[in-house]
Amino acid sequence: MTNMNNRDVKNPFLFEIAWEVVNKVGGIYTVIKSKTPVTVHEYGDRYCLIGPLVYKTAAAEVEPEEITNWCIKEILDDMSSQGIKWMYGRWLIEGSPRVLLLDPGSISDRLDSWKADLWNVTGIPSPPNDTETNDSILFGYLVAWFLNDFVRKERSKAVIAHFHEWMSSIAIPLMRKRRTDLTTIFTTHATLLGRYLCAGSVDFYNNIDKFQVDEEAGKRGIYHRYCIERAASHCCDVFTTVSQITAYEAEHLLRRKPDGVLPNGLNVVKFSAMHEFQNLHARNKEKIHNFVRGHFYGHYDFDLDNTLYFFTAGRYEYRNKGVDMFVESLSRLNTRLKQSNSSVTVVAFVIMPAATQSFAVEALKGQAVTKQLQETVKDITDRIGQRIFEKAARYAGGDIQNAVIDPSELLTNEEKVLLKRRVIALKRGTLPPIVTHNMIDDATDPVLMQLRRLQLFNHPSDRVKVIFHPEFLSSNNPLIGLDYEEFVRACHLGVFPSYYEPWGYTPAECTVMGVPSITTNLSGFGCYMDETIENSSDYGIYIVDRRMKSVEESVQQLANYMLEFCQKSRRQRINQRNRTERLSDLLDWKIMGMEYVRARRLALHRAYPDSFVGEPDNEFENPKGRIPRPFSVPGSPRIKGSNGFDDLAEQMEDLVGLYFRTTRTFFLPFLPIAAWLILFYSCRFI
Ligand code: G6P
Ligand code: 1S3
Repeated sequence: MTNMNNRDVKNPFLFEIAWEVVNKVGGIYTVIKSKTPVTVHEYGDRYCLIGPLVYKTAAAEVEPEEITNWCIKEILDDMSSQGIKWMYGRWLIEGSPRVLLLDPGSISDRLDSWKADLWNVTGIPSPPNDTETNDSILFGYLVAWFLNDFVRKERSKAVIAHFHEWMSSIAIPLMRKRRTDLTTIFTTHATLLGRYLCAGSVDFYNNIDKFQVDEEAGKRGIYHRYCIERAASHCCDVFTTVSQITAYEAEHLLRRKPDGVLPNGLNVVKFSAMHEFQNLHARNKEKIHNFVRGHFYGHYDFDLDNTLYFFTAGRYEYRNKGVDMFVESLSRLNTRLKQSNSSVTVVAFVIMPAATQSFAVEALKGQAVTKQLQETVKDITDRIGQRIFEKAARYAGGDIQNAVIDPSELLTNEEKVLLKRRVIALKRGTLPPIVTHNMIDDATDPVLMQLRRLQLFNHPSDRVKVIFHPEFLSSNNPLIGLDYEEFVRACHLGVFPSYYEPWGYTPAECTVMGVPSITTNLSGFGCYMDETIENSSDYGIYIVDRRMKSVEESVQQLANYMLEFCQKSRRQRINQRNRTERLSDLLDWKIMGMEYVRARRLALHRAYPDSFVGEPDNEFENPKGRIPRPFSVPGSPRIKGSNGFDDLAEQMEDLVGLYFRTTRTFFLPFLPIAAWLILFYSCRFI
C-alpha cells in the first residue's frame, strides 16, 4: 500500500491490542504491563491499548477519563448508540497508558451474523460451543470496526495496530480484506498447535517439519482456532514471535517465517544500595525458615543454616514446564547427596496451581504447633526476664549474690510442665507431607504420582525434601505468608527445565532479583541468554541441553547442575548472586523494547514504502555482541578457606557493575556492546 494519503510516518498512532489488557490470564499481561513505561515514553498520548471489558478488573484498575481525541469520541458515541458498552480511561499502572476496553458481551446478538461473515470473507469456520472463540470473534469485529473508523477520520498520521496472540487477532484478516489504511504487526507468544503437540507424548522438535498441521489441529479439536492464528500470521504486515525457537516453530506450524523476534523484557527497578537485594534475600529466607520449622515439625533434625531452597513455579503444565524432569533430577540429587554424606539439605518447592479442596490439616497443624511452642517460649522468657529484673531491683545492700537469681530456678515447675506439653505436641507418627493441600485428583495428579514412584517422602534420611504447593502464593497464605516476589528472593535457585517455553518469564524474573536459575535451550529465555553471554553458568544462568541430548542425559545434566550448586560455599553463592543481578540490565525493556521499535519501523516501511525511499527495509538484521565470562574464578568448586583472591575478584566485578549502572542512563541501547568492549580490553591488562 503506497502512502496515498501522505500520512505522517514519523509520528504515528500506536494501538496495541491484546486479550490480556487489564485482564490477567498469563504471561502476556506481564509483557504488556511491564512494557508500558517505555512505550508511553516514546508515543505519549498517541499510544492506546485495546482489550476486552472485564468489569471486575476494569473497575479496580482503570480510571475513566474524558475523551479528548475527537475521532475516538465520535466512534465511541456511535458504538454506544448501537448498544456497545466500552470503557475509556487510564490504566492505573506505571506509565498510565490510555486504554479502551470493549465489551464483547454487549454485542452478542450479532455473533451469528459475524460468524457467517467470517466464514464468507475469510473461510474461517467457528463451531457453536467454543466460548473463547466466540468472544474472540466478537472482540475482533469490534476492534476492526473501531480501527477502520479511526483511519477514516484520522487522515494525517499513520496508524500502527500491534496485535498479541490469536484471541485478539481476528481483526487482522478482516482489515486486510477491507483494505483498511493502517499497518499491522502480529506477535504470537506461542503457537496453539505447538503447545498441544508438546503437551502430548510426541517427539516435537525432531518431527516439527513433518506434521500434517491441519490434520493435527483437527484431531485436537482446535482447527478453527488454528485457522484464526494462521490467518493473522499471514495477513499482517509484520509477523513476529517472542523468541528464535518459537520463530522456528511458527515457520513450520503456521507456515510463515517470522520477520523478527521481540523478546520479552521486564521493568527493572534497581536498588540504589547494591547490597539491598542480598539483604532482602536474607530477610525473606528467615520467613521460609519459619515455614520449614513448622512443616517438618517432629522431623526437624537438619541445619537451616546449611539448607538450600530450590523451586519451580508457573502454570501447571507438567511436561511443557519440565516439572517431570525437575522431580526426576531431585531424586538423583537426593541419592548423590546421601552417597557423599553431604551435610546440605535441599528443600524443593513446586508452586503450581491445581484443583484442590482445602489446605491439608497436617500442613496447618505443623504451623500451629510450632507457633504455639514459639509463643510459649516467648511467654516464658518474658516472665524469666521479669523475675530476674524483680530480684535485682530489690537489692538493698548485703550479699550481692542474693540479688542474682539462681539459674536452676529460672523455670518454675508450672513452666516446665507447659514447655513439656508443647514439646510433646511436636511428636508425630507420620512423615512431613509432600503436598500442602487436599488435592481433588490426588491419585492421578502427575506430580504426586511421580513423587510417590520415586519415594520422595521427606524421610529423615532424605537430603532432598519436597513440598508441592498447588496454589499461587500470597502474603495472606496461612502456610507460606509470602508474595511470589518475596518467595523468589528468599530462595537460592529457580529450576525451570521446560520442554515447551516460548520465552519463560520465571527465570527472567529470578535474574532481575539476583537469584540464579536453571533453564533449557528449548526456552526462549535460555536461548537468548546463551546467545548473549559466554559461559552463562558463571552468571548463575544454567542451561540444560534438551535439544541434542537424550532425556536421560538431560536429567543427569540437571542433577549435576543442582549438585554443583549444593557444593558452593556461602561466599560463592553471594558472589554468584551479585553476578546474576548484574545481568538485569540486559532484560530491561529499555533495551528489549528496541526490537519493538524495529518492528514498528518495518511495519510502516512495508505499508508506506514511498515514505522510506532509499532506506533499508529489514530492520531486524543487525548482529549482536556477547558478554564474556566474568573475571573471577567460576563459582562451582568449593574452596577450603579464603585466600583473598575471591574478594579481589568480586571488587573488580563491582567496578564493572558500577560501570554498568553509571553508563546506562546515557548509553542504554549500546550497553551490551559497551560492556563487551570494556570487559574485553580490561582482560588484556590482567
Ligand atoms: C545475603 C546476606 C548475607 C547472608 C547471605 C546468606 O548475602 O546479605 O548476610 O549471609 O545472604 O546467603 P545464603 O546463600 O547462605 O542464603
Ligand atoms: C506464554 O505464556 P505461557 O507461560 O503459556 O507467553 C509468555 C509471554 O510471552 C511467555 O513468557 C511464555 O513462555 C509463554 O508460555
